[in-house]
This record gives sequence, structure tokens and C-alpha cells, in this order.
Amino acid sequence: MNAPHPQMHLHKVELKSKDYKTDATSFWCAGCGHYGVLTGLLRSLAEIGVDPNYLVSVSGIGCSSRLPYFVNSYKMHTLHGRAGPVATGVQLARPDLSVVVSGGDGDGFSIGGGHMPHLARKNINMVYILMDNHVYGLTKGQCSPTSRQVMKTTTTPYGGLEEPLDPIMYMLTYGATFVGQAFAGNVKLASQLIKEGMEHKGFAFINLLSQCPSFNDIDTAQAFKDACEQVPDGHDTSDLVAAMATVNAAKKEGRIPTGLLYKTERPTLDERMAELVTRVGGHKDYDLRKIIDLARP
Ligand SMILES: Cc1ncc(C[n+]2csc(CCOP(=O)(O)OP(=O)(O)O)c2C)c(N)n1
Repeated sequence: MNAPHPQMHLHKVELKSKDYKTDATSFWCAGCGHYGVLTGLLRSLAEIGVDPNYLVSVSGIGCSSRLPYFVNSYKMHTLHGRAGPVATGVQLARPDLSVVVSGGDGDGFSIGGGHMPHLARKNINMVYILMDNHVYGLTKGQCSPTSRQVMKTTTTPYGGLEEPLDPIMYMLTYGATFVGQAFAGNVKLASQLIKEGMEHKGFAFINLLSQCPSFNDIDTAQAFKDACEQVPDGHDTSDLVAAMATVNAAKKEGRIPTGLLYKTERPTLDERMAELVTRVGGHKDYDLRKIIDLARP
């Protein structure tokens, strides 16, 4: 049985979702899907009772990467595409903290694309929320790796030349141990997935489809809502091949499968490091800071 995240037991608090919201002024446009992601996250934090003192939200650069500003937590607004590696350092140094990464499809899969397979295969214990609006929002409407080919953008005025990347297939392929998807406007499902992802020990990837009313006029809230279809109750979340087949079948029909698509259990990188340090170094209580101190000349 996969032991739950250590923080979840030790530091529970009773707060309402509004208590997790800072009073930072939002710069997101009216009607932006990112608001749904934020509401879903705040709700899941309250449901679990996460202590903000043990929560770190990490992001790169983009409209989506502003999310940590609004979350009552420690936070790191890092470089474009580099949230994953920074969050990895946080998680390995302090495995007792809950680490939530948020960012856009450009941040995660263009400039940051090289990091994604490694977060998944190393099974870093964190939640990665992709706020996928199929476009670069902050820089005003360039095409992203998830832009649909038919979309005309400032960099593809006649439509795209490339097939879009599917973040879900990508994550299933590279070994993420928790993979879920929802329309950001379906706050109930989004918050449920984030909650389960936070309780999951390992790399939890959640793709939240988020409309950009300013720079993407084809993937509107209504279009996402109409295309999303929750996987049936009988869906076997432990079967990787079934998860891939479900995604492929849906794609052929222009549907987007939502809900928990895949979940498995395997040691996390910090657990493997703790085991190694105990076995090889003879340290009973693994603490990276102590190890670093010991290694100092
Ligand atoms: C090294 C570097 N290259 C390019 C940029 C410019 N830039 C800032 S955000 C961004 C993409 C934003 O799109 P996305 O990550 O999808 O997030 P969104 O704004 O749509 O939420 C780009 C290209 C940058 N800040 N740093």
C-alpha cells in the first residue's frame, strides 16, 4: 500500500478555501480559465487541510505561472520552463513539504519540455498542474506545442504546420505515476484531481484545459466543455495500456477524456535517496541537510 504523503498526516489545519487565497491583485483577463484552476486548487487545499507553512508553490513564467501569487504558501516564481527542476530541489531538500508546480503548455512543453520526462521517470513527489490553454497567453498569442493545427496565431497566421503534442500521452509514456485531466471550468473535478494528486505519493500530473478568451478563439470554454467526457466508472486506472487506448479512442472522435486516467505506485526519488544513504552511508535518519553538513571539509 502506498503510504500517503508524510506532510498530510503531521500538519493538518482547519482552514476554508478563502483562507488559502492571498489578496494579490489578479492580472488575468476576465473569463480566463486560469481562475478555475486557482479555485480548484484552493478548494483541494482546504479539503485536505494543508498547512500553508508546509506548502510550496513553484512556477515558471507565463500567465499561468502567476498562480503562486494568489496561494497562501511559500512560493518560487522561477525562470521560464524551469519550475520542474527548481521544485525537484525543494522536494529533495525538504521531503516533508507539499510541492505544487503550476505552469502553461508553453512553459512546460516548449522551453521546459526537456525536463518533463525526467520529473515523471524519477517519480518526484509533487503535483504538476498544467494550465493548458493551447497558446502562449502572456506574450500575446503565439502558437504553443498544444495548439491545434487549425488555429491561426500571431506566429502561424495561416494555421499550424505541426501536429499538437498530447501532454497526457507524453506523461503516460514517460512513467508519471498519477495522470488526470479536466476542464478547468469543472472546478469540482479539477479540485478532486488536485486533492487526489496531492495525497498521491509520487509525480502527479494534472492537465487542466483552460480557455484563453484573449488569444485563442477556437478552444473556448464552451468548446472544452463540449469535448470533455469523463471516463466511465469502470475505467481501470491501474492499466497503462487501457489508459493509452482510452486517450487514443477519444482523440479519434474529437473528445477529450477527463478524470483520473492512470495511477500506479513506485518508490519516489527521495525515498530511493533515503534508502541509499541509509544503506551505503549508514545514516539512520535521512536528512539531506545533515548529509551536506557531513560532506563539508
Ligand atoms: C527564456 C525565455 N524565453 C521566452 C520568454 C517569453 N515568454 C514568457 S511567457 C512565454 C510563454 C507563455 O505561455 P504559456 O507557458 O503557455 O503560459 P500562459 O501565459 O499561456 O498561461 C514566453 C515565450 C521568457 N520569459 N523567457
